[in-house]
Amino acid sequence: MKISPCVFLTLLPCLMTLATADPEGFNYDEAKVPRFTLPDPLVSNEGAPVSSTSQWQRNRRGEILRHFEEAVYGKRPGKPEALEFAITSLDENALGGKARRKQISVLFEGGGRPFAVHVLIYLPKDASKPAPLFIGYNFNGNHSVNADPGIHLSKSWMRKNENGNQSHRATDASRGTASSRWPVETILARGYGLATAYYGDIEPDHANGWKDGIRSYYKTDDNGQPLALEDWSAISAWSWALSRIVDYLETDSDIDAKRIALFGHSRLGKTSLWAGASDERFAITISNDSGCGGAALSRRAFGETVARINTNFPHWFNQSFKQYSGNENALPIDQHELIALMAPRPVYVASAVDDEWADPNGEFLSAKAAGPVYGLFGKRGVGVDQQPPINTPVGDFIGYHVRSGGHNVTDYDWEQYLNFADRHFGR
Ligand code: GTR
Repeated sequence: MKISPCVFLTLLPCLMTLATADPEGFNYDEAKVPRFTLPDPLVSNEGAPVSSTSQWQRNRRGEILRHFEEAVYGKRPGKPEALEFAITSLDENALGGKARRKQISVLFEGGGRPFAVHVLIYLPKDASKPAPLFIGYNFNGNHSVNADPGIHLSKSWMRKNENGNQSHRATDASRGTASSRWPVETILARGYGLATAYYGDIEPDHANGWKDGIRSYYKTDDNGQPLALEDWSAISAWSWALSRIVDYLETDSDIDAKRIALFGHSRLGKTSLWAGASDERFAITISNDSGCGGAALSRRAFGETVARINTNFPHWFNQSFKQYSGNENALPIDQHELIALMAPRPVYVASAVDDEWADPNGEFLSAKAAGPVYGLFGKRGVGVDQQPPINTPVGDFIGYHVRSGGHNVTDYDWEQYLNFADRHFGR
């Protein structure tokens, strides 16, 4: 088609706006980030300075955890009384003889209904026992992680009808479709195991997913108090089930449950941070491009905002979080304090430079602002003042990198996580 110069000139301003503009209502301009003061994790609710690790552990850590429970993610129930584990398959020679594969189900009852979270575990065949292990949720079923035909095909509801899913169910065509995000062979070759589960086993990821998830069946909190639907959230439900998987891992003598590194990408990175904050059995927590409601500072309102996430994904956070839409300064905490809740355990925050929606700089500033809490323990955080150059990992107990490319999980990211785990697990 030929466009006359006249039509082209009329369209030009429009085309230029399309190429350069922020999405309507969103800011991608650092100069337009509002002025704000971050809450100080080392000042108690009463305004008293927190100057010792015992004050942190005894009082301040719990105060911050409660704020996140009340204002953001909601509560998590306790451990179910009747928790059972069933081994559903074992293969001593998986992946061409490189791995041992176990599939187990974590089973519990909720209001009389049986629930099952299906966990796929690969263990390095020749490694010393028990093996340290990475654990992380997948987005599309365990069978999407690797083309290994021995992996059970998930029967749960799938969010998208793509990557081999049809009518919101997996088919054989979805096997291995997420394998680029899960370098299983590399992880095993480095001496680590990998455990993964599908987050949709716990609650389908949509606004009415709670009706088919554990939130409609599980009615008491950690202290046995009544738990209403609006008291928790999908992220709390998903994070709670990660702890139930650890309950299993602690019983498995092939696994070193003291060396578990929890990984999560995007919404599952938000989930991992909340799980790592709530359950100190996760020895390392890793956030990959978790963005708003994850590692990124809410007060910067850069990229995805609290208002936008509350509108698009109302089920992820609790009811109370809605009052902070466009009102981030009223939050009693900000996300750097979620990272600080890992202290003194090592934590890693990763960004991708083209993933502006997740606010890479906000993720860095958050990781940096968690540093004083690590300082209290005599541990160094990110160790730099400015966001480091692309593909230059930094940090000691708080690791950070901004990778080239967009919102994804790549071999580069895993390489950094493996190095970080080696360093902290003394390997
Ligand atoms: C986006 C959402 C992000 C992130 C992402 C994902 O739509 O805005 O917060 O969680 O989804 O999980 O892939």
